[in-house]
Amino acid sequence: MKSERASEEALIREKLIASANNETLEYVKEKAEEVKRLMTYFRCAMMEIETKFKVLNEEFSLKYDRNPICSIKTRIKSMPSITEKLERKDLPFDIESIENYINDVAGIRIVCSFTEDVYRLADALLKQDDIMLIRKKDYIENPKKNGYRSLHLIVAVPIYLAHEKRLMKVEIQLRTLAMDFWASLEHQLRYKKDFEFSEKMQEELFHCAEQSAALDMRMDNLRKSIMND
Ligand code: 0O2
Repeated sequence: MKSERASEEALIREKLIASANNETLEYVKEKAEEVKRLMTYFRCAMMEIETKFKVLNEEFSLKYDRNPICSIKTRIKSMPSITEKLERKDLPFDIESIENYINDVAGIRIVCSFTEDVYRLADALLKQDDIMLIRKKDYIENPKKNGYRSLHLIVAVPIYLAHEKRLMKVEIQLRTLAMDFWASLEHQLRYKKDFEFSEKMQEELFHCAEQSAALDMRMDNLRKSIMND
């Protein structure tokens, strides 16, 4: 963990030096501190959202006598992924670009039992008066061409620091267990180095996604008939 942080810091400095014109070492040091501070703010925003979902899970458990959330995973985008994304978007490595153009520095994934839970939780979160919806992509209603399904939200949430309040962006991915099963395995396969899916493999993956969507629907129907809601 410590050495991971040290290499992230080294990368921040390296990128700042590369993007600075004829700036002094002092300037680079100062900017590196600012980047580190920004990453801490993102971490705080992610914690705020995680707590909100934990609270909703408690409330829903009382109301429906079951847990709508199976698991919550949080992650801060690594510095190599941030720099790669900035380069892809042709943006300079600086605080403004990271804060304004990288929407998924803070990411949280909520894995739910049923599709209905995905929408109930998303609606309940978006109704909260300190949450601002920036973007919604419903890949459940409109799956991606390869079969990927999830509900993606980019929200802004306030974090309260000692002397200021800051609005920070968080990317939320909500999906069912079946959607997560497919996405996790597809991700593992896709990230095999030097490997491209053949057309036949893509078809097979798409077919698997359709089958897991059908399973979700059948389980949802069972839930409806058992729980009468
Ligand atoms: P990681 O490591 O998962 O975080 P934007 O943020 O708007 O610039 P984009 O592409 O419009 O980027 O975002 P989008 O479509 O909302 O989704 C991005 C994230 O969704 C990905 O993050 C994945 O986590 C997930 N995702 C999207 N499509 C797929 C897919 O086909 N398969 C799988 N397994 N996951 C997918 P990253 O950036 O890949 O990185």
